[in-house]
Amino acid sequence: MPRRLTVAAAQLGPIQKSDGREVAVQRMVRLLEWAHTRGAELVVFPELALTTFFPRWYHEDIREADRWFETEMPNPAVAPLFEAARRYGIAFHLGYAEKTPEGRRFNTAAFFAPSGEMVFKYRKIHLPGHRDYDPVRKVQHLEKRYFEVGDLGFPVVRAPVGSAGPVNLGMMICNDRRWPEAWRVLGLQQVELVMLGYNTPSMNSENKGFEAHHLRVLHSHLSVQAGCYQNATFGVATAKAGVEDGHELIGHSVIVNPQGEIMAQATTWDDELIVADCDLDLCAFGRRTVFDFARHRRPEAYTRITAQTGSVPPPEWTPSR
Ligand code: CDT
Repeated sequence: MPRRLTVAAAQLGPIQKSDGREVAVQRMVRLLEWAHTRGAELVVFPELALTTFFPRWYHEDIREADRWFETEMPNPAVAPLFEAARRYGIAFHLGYAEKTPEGRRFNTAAFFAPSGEMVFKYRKIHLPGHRDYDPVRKVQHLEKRYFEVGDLGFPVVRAPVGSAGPVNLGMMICNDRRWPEAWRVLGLQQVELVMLGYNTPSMNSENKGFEAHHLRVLHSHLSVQAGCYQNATFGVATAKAGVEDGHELIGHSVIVNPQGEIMAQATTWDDELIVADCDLDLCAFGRRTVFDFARHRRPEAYTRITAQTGSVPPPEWTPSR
C-alpha cells in the first residue's frame, strides 16, 4: 500500500507591526479552510507566524519585546486556529516566539496533531544577525539579541499523520536551511518530511558588498532542494512574504520532493496555499541507493565538521624551483 500524504505550505502575506495576533490568526484559519477544501492533511505555517518579524526592531531592554512572545502554547489568542484544525482534522506546524516559565526566549516551531496535542517542538539553532544595534546596517536583524540558541537539537519524531500512517517528521527554522549539517542530522534519523518556516528579507542588509536581489530566492531554493535530495526527504518551506512594515520579504514558498524537484511554488506575496501529494516511499529509494548512508558515508573523514567552527587557511604549496 503506497504511503501518500497531502501536504500544504500556508504562506502568509505581511503582518504589520500594528496588527494584533487576532488578525494573523483569522488569516490562518482561512488558510486552513482552503487546506481542507484542497484535501491537505498537514499544513506548515511560517516562522514567527503570529506577529511581524520583530527582530528588525531594536529595544535596549529586551523585556520591551516581550509582547511578541508566547508564554504558553496553545493560548486564548490562537484558540480559533486550534478549533479549525480540530474541525478539519488537519495537523499543523506553527512558528512562534517562545518565552519559557524560567524566562528563556527561543525562536520556536511546534507540530500539533489535529486534536491540538503538541507532538514535538524545535527551537532554532542557527540564529542569524547580531546582538547589538548596528548603525551600519540598513535594517537590524537582532535574532541573536532576542533569542537563545535552541537547546533541543534537531529532533525527528515518527507520528501518525492523515491517511499515511506513521511519518518521520523533522523541523528546522529559516536560516537553518542554509546549513547542510542541519539537514544531515535530520537525514541520519531517516526523516521523511522536513517542515520549515522562514522570514527572509529581499535585501542583504549587512552592507558588506553587493548581492543581487534575485539571488535571495535562488539561495533559498538551492538550500531546500539540495537538503531534500541529499537526505532523501520531502520538504515544505513556507514563507512570510511581501512588504512588512516597509521591508520586503522574498516569499516563494515551495514543496520539494526527495529528488530535489519543486512540486509546488507560491506565486504571490500574499496569503497563499500551495499543495502537493507526497508518495513517502520515494524517500526509501534515495536511502537505498546514492544516499544509503550506512554503505557510503565516511565519518572518519568528516571530523572537522564537529571539531571546528570557523574555517582555517590551508597549507600553502610553493614550487620547489
Ligand atoms: N529569519 C531568518 O533566519 N532570516 C535569515 C536572514 C538572513 S540574511 C541571509 C535567512 O537565512 O533567511
